[in-house]
Amino acid sequence: MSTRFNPLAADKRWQAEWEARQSFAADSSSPKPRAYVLEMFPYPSGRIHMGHVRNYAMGDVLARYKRMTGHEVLHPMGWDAFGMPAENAAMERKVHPGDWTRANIAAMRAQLKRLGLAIDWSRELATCEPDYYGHEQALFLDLYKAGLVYRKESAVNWDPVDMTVLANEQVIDGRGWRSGALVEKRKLSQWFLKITDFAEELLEGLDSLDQWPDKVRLMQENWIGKSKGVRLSFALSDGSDSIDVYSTRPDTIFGASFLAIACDHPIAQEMAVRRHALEVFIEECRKGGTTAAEIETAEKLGFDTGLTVDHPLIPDAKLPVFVANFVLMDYGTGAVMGVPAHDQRDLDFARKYELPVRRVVADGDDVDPYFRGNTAFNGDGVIVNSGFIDGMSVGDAKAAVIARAEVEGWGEGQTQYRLRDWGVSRQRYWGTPIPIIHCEFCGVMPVPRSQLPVVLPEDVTFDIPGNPLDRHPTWKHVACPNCNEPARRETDTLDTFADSSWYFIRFASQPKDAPFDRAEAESWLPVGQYIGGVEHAILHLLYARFWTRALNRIGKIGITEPFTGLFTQGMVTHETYRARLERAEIEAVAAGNLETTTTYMWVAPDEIAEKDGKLVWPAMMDAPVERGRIEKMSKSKRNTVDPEPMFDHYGADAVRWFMLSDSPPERDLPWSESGIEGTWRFVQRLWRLFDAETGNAGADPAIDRALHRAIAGIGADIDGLGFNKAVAKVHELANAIEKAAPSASRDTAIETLIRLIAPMLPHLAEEAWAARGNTGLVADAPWPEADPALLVEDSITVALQVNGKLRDTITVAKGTDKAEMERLAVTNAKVLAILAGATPKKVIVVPDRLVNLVA
Ligand code: ANZ
Ligand code: ZN
Repeated sequence: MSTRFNPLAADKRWQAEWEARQSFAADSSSPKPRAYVLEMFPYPSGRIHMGHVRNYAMGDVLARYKRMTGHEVLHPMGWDAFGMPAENAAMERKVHPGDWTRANIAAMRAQLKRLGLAIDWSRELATCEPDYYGHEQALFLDLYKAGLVYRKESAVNWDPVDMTVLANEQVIDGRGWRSGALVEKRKLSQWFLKITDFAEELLEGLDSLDQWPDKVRLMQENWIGKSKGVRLSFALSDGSDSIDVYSTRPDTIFGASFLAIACDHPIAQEMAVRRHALEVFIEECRKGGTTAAEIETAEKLGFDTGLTVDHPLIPDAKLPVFVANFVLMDYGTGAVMGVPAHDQRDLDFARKYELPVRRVVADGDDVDPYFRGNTAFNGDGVIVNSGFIDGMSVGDAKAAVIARAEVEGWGEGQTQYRLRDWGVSRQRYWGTPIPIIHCEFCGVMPVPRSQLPVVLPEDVTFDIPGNPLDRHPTWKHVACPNCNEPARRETDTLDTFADSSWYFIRFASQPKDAPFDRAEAESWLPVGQYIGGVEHAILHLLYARFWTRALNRIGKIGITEPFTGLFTQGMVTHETYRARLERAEIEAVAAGNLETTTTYMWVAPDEIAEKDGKLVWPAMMDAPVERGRIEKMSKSKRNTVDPEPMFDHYGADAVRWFMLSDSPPERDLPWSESGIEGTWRFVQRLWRLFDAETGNAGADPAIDRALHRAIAGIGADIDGLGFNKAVAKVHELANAIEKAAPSASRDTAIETLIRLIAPMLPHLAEEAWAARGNTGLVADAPWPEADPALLVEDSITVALQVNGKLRDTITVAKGTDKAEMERLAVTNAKVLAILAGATPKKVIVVPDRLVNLVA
């Protein structure tokens, strides 16, 4: 063995060896127990970053460990390859989105391979290829046939200068990202998936996901947003119609002083046709944003329609009806009863339009019907000033009002979800074409299965804004599959979240002629351990759960939840530095991608020097530099560390080890130069250990115990994703071995340590395994077995006697009870041989000393 571990050579050698042997190919017909380990697949942006390295290193350790513990492992990799950045690149750099994406995939695949991941590359997929998205189109049509897809008018962001639809991320402070024009809302006919049909299931299913972080389950629960309330009907005083409102506080009904309806409410819309002032008002409201957050913070605006409704419980009371900007059309009924004393939005509104504010819930002793101040009271209390419900608790009053409304026929209890149907239409090129044809005569026609995939045209242009699919000269012109008359292809593409909603199924089974084979997919699914960033805690995970349940409902698959275990890893962070500069200097540099804040500029940590005890930036005339906070690695803060040079310099194993060490995997991991140096030194130290003398005799019980504790502990830690703890235990064992005198026990420990580090430091382990003359690969070696007797902290040797004569000794935990000692004695092989079938007449147990069997 050479005295130095050469990672560059070892990385290459073993990566080639694994590939040649197809070591990590997952065999769908294997009889072994299965383990499906998956990390969220990357977007092919061009280069891998440290966040990827951390994510994939963790999954890899688990996958390798599962293989060693006898599982058939599925650990695949692919590319979430559709989306806006490719189109942006096309617009900015005149490259085709497909070329850009495929080149990025090639570059990132090569980088990922340098990490030495135990991936079944034969299952690699990219969502931008027809052999993936064609199957997605088939699934879309299955959902369509089952009534889970529909079309409706819905608002999009419209850039009036570029004459194009903008994605939400292309709207910056209400303006188009390219034109800078104020973005308008436009109504377009768009495709929706009926996720709301699954709201209750998706909510209830969370209970079964006990291997998910609580915070993610809570976020999903809030997103689904179940609320129990009531739908109340208020008759218009002129008897012409009635307005239904949705309320979670029917107990406050005696405090209602107005009704407010959304701009898009049918009554408002109808009235606007006749009343210009209302039309102008609605136009004005549209300019504000439509997200919940924007509405929450916008100034409350109202338009008095002049209509009134009758209060159902207060004779002769009439409430004015306003059109208001804070009421959303797509929640509840698009109308609310305003109870200003007990709802802040209603109070703001009432003060502005001078409406009555009547207290109906006591605030401690305060039962005054005249509510003062500008802070609504939304606490609990006794109901007051409220007729038949006076004196009740909020809960009892709710029930009483609902009961009365139901009896009298002006309302009924209703459950409401915040979750909206999933709008999947995107007016973009680089996505999965929606497989629909619009015929003037036959209407909406699904593309016949025989015509799938609907492939994106290659010859498209990006020099003018808008959807290239729509302006392509020929692509959208097709014959109607029904009447054969000229018809038009749908030019919208699917939201890329659709692509990532079933890729884990396609990984498990990828026939050519179908999205997946049910039996094969079910043999792997659900994913046992899914690992990724918490930024996907809501949308991606919810859509994937929905898609799985939808496929289940239409009989395509037997599972309901796609991911049994979920782990959300922390970020990789790094120091930040800023230089204080004069404007002129910044302009002098004009380096392009440096982000400046008036007179501050971010400086990359490796561009800084120390002069006279002060931090300076030599490339910028020694400008003084200040240390900033430790933050998530990002290009804008110039604190990223590119993984590839690290592989060159320290080798994949040192980088992997760094990613696993120190910080618990769910926490942030600060990158540091000294840290990676340290892991590199540790890798070398282990190598020297493996190079140690062998062939010694004699046992060393302390080393035996240390080894077996490490075997059990490291295995359990990896299984529980406690990688930093596993790393610490490797350190402990290595220290113990280094300190121990040569012995057979020590040799065994060294030999076994190679297998213990194999999931984490696979290249070093293979190199040592081979150098010490083992055959085969350590990747294929079984995980060592821990001897339970050696795990016992305080174990003791006990004599086993037959008729007073010593026949064997066994190791048991100190204080083992009599029954257990007797059991161990009568099942002991040597004792059984002596007894030769006879049953002992008497068993004498002296705890912690001996067992004597009298035959
Ligand atoms: C009367 C009331 C009195 C209300 C009170 C609250 C407090 P969650 O819990 O989120 O479901 N609301 C109903 N539909 C709305 C819409 N389309 N746009 C804006 N607000 C709407 O919230 C339900 C409450 O939000 C409802 O209960 C309603 O106001 C309002 F002291 O009714 B409440
Ligand atoms: Zn037709």
